[in-house]
Parts: sequence; C-alpha cells; structure tokens
Amino acid sequence: MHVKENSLIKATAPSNIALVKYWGKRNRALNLPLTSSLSLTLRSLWSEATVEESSSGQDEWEITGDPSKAQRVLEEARTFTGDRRPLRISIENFFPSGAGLASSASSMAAFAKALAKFLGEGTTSLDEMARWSRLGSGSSVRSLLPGYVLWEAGREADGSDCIVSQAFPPEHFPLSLVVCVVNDKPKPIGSTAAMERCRDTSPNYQAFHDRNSFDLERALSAIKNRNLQGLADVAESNCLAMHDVMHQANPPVNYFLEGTHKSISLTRELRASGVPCFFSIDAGPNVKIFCPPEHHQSVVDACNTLTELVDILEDPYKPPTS
Ligand code: 2P0
Repeated sequence: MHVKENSLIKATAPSNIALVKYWGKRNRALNLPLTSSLSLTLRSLWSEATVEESSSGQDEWEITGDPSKAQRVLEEARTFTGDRRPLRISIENFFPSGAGLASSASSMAAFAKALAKFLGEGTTSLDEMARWSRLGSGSSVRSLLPGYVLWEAGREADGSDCIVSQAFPPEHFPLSLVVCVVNDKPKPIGSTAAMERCRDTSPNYQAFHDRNSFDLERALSAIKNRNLQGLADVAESNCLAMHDVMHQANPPVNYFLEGTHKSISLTRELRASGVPCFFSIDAGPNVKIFCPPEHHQSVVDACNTLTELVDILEDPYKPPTS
C-alpha cells in the first residue's frame, strides 16, 4: 500500500484585480459566474496556506475570519481525492483582509494549491484545482495563474466549461499597481450578498452583463496592442458601470468614501498631466491605480499628497523568474 507523505506543505498565491469585472452568478451553490472576467494577477499582495496531518484526530484551523469558504474548498478536495485525514490548516494574508483587496481570492487559491500538493500529491490539474478554489471564492480561480487571466463563464450546468486560462503573460504588457487604501476595515456587505441584492433590485444589472463581451474584446485587444489608453477606457468604464449597478440597488450598495472620489480625481489629473495610468475599484472603497513600471514612483508620490488615505500599498511589476 502506498503510504502518503505527511510533511508540512506550503503554497502561496497572489491577489488579482479584474479589469473586466465579475458581478453576478448563474449558480450560487457552484459559484458559477454569469459572465466571463479578465484580470491581472499581482505579485506582492499574497496569501500563504499550509497543510499537514493533524495529530489531534480532528481538523484544526488557524485562519483570520470565517472558515466557511475554506471548508467548502476542503470538502471538495476530500471528495475528489478520497483522502479524509484530519488536517491542521493555516491560511494567512500578507495584506489587509476583507477590504476589497481580494484577500479571499488569494487565500482560497493558495489553499487549493496547498491541498492539491498534499491530498492530490501534485497530480491535480489546473481545472480541478480551480473547481475546488471556486467554491470558496469565484474570483480566486484567476489567482491560480500569473499575468492577464481569463475566467470563462461557460454554459454547462455543472460548470465543466467554466475554466481559467492565461490570456497574456505579465511581461507582454508590464503594469505596476499602487493601492490607495482609504479604509482597511472589513467591508459593510460581502460580495455574494451585494451581488444578489443587485440582481434582485438594480435596474441596470442586466445591462452590465450585456456589455460584457464587448468590454472583454476591447480589453483583450488593448492588452494585445499594449495600448494603455485603450485599456484605461475599458477598465474604468467597466468598473464604474459595476458600481453604478450597486448604487442603483435598493437599498444602495455604496462602497465609495470621500477618499475613493479623491483617488479617482487624482488618477484623472495624473493622466491629464502626462502620467499614463488608470484606476479600478472592487467591492470596497480602495482605489487601485495601474501604470507602466517607469511611472510607478510618480503615482506613489502623487498618492502621498492625499490626506484621506490610511495607507498606500505598492505592487511593483516584477519580471517573472525562471
Ligand atoms: C471581481 N469581485 O471580478 C469582482 C469585482 C469584486 C468586485 O469577485 O461570491 O470573493 O466568493 O464569488 O470572488 C469579489 O468576490 O466573490 C469579486 P464570490 P469573490 O474581482
């Protein structure tokens, strides 16, 4: 009989920011999105998961916040591998959790990778890992790959064609990221509940999904042609359309704070003054500013003039190693 190893397994995964956003599900239980999304995987904002066999005879968790998302990932990995040994699990985010910085994406991706190494002994396919990870957080599947990543919604009821792939490697169109942290506390309403309120009450929910393929096509073409202004146009307008869906929900879902508006204005001023950059905002008040690496410091210097920010996080472009 083959005896499985019991050494401690570690895996890491970075966060990702969508340039064409996911904001609605076609199946909540399976976390299948209504439309496809396109993101850039980051480098310096990341999570680490460790997995080893538990000697206490039951699962032991060391995790910030609610473990229910991770428990769904674990259950799926156990069902697939048939390995139900009790585990000792830790998941740690090396950046603020729950503030719209996609910590659930990086943490669930890191956890799925660690489970794939431990329970799947490294033979688990990307599609299978993504299936486990998706049950914890939809957008986490995009964190399983570097660079520009496409998460396809698919049509099949079981999600078998809901897959993730790299559209372009990061070095094709290098971009740095500066995060204007307006508030680093957990958000007032989680993404899943906010998406459902939008689906049930927002008059422009459908219109947002109707523009998805047009936005995806424009974003992919802009990345392909290394066209920053083109990518800025589509990413900013897709992001603002998503927030408009939220603002028109009843009651409104409004993640924006004073510092959010100031950071948006700052980005527009910078661009007008000749610094190529654009913003994106997720389910939180913090503003992510993308720019070519050579303009990273100018963006940081400009952000430092904003008194509303509680922090500035930097995710400079790093050429891939290996
Ligand atoms: C995205 N967001 O595409 C969108 C834009 C936030 C705003 O996906 O419900 O943790 O677990 O699938 O992936 C954040 O939500 O939500 C998200 P679930 P997830 O990045």
